[in-house]
Amino acid sequence: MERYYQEEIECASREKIREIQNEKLKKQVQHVWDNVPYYRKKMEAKGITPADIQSIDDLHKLPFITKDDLRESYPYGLLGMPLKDCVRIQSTSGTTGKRVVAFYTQHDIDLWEECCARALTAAGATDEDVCQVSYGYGLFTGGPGLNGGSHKIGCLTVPTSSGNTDRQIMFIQDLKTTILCCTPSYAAYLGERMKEMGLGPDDIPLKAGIFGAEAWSEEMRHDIEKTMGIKAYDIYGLTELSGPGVSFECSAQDGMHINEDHFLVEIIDPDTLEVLPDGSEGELVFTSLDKEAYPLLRYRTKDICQLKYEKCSCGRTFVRMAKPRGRSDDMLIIRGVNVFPSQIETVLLNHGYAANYQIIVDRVNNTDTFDVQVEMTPEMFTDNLGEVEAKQKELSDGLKSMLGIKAKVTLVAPKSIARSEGKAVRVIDKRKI
Ligand code: DLL
Repeated sequence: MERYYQEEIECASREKIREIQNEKLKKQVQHVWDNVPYYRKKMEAKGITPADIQSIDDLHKLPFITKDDLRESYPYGLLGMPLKDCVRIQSTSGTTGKRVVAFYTQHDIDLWEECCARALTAAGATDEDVCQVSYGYGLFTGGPGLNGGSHKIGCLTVPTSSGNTDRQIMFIQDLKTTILCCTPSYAAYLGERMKEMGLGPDDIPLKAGIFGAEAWSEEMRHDIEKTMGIKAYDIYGLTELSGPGVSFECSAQDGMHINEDHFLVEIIDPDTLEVLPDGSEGELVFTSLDKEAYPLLRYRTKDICQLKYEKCSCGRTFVRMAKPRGRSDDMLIIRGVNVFPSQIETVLLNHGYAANYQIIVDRVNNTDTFDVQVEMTPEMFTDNLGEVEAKQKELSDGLKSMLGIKAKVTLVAPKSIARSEGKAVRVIDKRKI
């Protein structure tokens, strides 16, 4: 039986959802106009006022906002409420430039946690469950978001945070954890460690996992599900909009339902910035409809994705997004060819490898080099040079047929690529372009 956290809205008619969105959008535009001078200036530059936005059909008139805008207005420039009404900040891991600092009022935290509670409920969680949150706690939104959602449902929450893998497994066994929340790469690592400890799916009390914060393939999902004997659900989100729970998978495991009562979605062409017709692949753009403290309108996520409008078997009416295919800024262009790390992962897993790999790109004599280091699994480990070479060639051919370009594949010993407790570092791009 499908469970919902807020059935009335999760299964509302499309007309009802649209009505809610129209109302909220008008209010939100007025809110930023009145309270965020940065937005007012941007709207004035486009020659519009709140009166021009009467429904979601007018959304295209609003200016986009990008990570550069967030950095430029760091730290308080986009604040929509007096600081005294804010109760929390969260922040991105910030690989380049200034960090993004997002603010929350108590109302914002409640809505965010409700979104996470919807995701947990869709994965089957009830107040009878033990939910272990192995996402990092702190500035990263993974731990606090799922922790809050788990509390809302009334699960017994185990806030292990990430790391200390053997202790994670001890708690899973001793406390009979049924729901695990962490990044998919950490889930795969936990599974690997459980196997080493001689634990099979029947020895592991887990029944579901909520894995997100980074791209992962269907093949990786099947691997994790098999090792742990669970159903693995995807969850998507970003700090700028709240954190995890912008969208989540249901029992159909076929795309993530976007919480459309809180987040209005568009797909645009990242080059022309045109809104694309339904079903096209392009960059995801979100407008937060309820956020008080950090309201973002038409925020360009850089995630490349497609929406699915077909009716879902779970009964939810929210539109679904496919797994993001990568980021428009994470996509590698190697020798002129677009390469998504997820494509490489698919080839590896299809050839029986785990998702422990690293892509190293460099430029030598004006030509791109493309190296893929892949860990052998303990089962296939061999130090027979001939065998290793044959396996490397096989993988290299597989990558060639997937990507159209040749990669130099190097097989390395099991466990030699550093494991991540959070998001995996898959790509090392040494090119200075
Ligand atoms: O990663 C929030 C989160 C935490 C989501 C826990 C799910 C679970 P940021 O650190 O701000 O927030 O990173 C956001 O991560 O724009 C995507 O590129 C990527 N991302 C998040 N979830 C997924 C997913 C959190 N399920 C950025 N699949 C986003 C693919 C994802 N990429």
